[in-house]
Amino acid sequence: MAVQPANRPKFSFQSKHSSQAISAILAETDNKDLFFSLSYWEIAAVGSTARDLLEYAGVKHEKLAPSYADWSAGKVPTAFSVMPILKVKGPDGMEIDMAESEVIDTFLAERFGLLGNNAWESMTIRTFYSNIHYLRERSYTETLWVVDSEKKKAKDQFFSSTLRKFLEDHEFHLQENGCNGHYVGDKLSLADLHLSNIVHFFSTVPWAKEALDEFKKYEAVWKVKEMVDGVRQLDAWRASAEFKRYEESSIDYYAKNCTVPEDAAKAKEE
Ligand SMILES: N[C@@H](CCC(=O)N[C@@H](CS)C(=O)NCC(=O)O)C(=O)O
Repeated sequence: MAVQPANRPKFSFQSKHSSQAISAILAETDNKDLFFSLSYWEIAAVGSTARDLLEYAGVKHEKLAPSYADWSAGKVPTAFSVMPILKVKGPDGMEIDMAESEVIDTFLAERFGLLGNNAWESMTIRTFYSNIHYLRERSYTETLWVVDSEKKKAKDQFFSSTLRKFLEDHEFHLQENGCNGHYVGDKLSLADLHLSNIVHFFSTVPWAKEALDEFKKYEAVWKVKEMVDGVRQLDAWRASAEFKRYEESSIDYYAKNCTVPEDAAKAKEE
């Protein structure tokens, strides 16, 4: 990623509306009367499930992908100097800025009916979601950002330990739910979409085939991916030039950036 300047701009969580007013507006306003503006890099990573959620819901939205030049020039206000960030615009000039992928995804999922039918289902869906999210984080730290000389060993270890345990554990829970393509009950949820999104992410890394072959070995896990493939609300999005651009740019990004030069890694340690 490009580096932001020291005086990078920030957005604040303070608003001209009171917290009660924002909560009331959000509770009382239909999704069709909101506008969602998501900013994220043109890659498959922590912000890519939010794109799927917006497309699934068919709400009015824009996806902004700031250029590295704008990022380095300090033209992108964030909360924590990273993306994704989400701006939600509603009636009475209400605008709220949100940060952190997990918060954005669960906020959107709740609005779009993807957090189950009750508090228990919501908690269970968020549990699976969180664990899926964590797999992506571990794939970065354990394989992608590893120094060249350690890459093969690290990847083998990721496959034989982290990914294997993830797949075994998720296969268990999905079989417990009846191996029906869903994590919870028989309804599409954030957990299903997130799993499918992470499979797509793995399809864009340099060792994609190996990773997908592993996923395919687990019947119930793969069934979730296939079930999401059949979600018609996502057809147009997946066929779009925009989606293809994100996909190609992701493949390109991971191919170029997953090789960490030894010296860069040493400098980080010092
Ligand atoms: N905890 C944050 C992490 C977000 C994050 O690491 N974003 C990366 C891209 S995946 C980023 O924007 N990096 C820009 C930079 O480090 O300059 C979240 O889950 O949203």
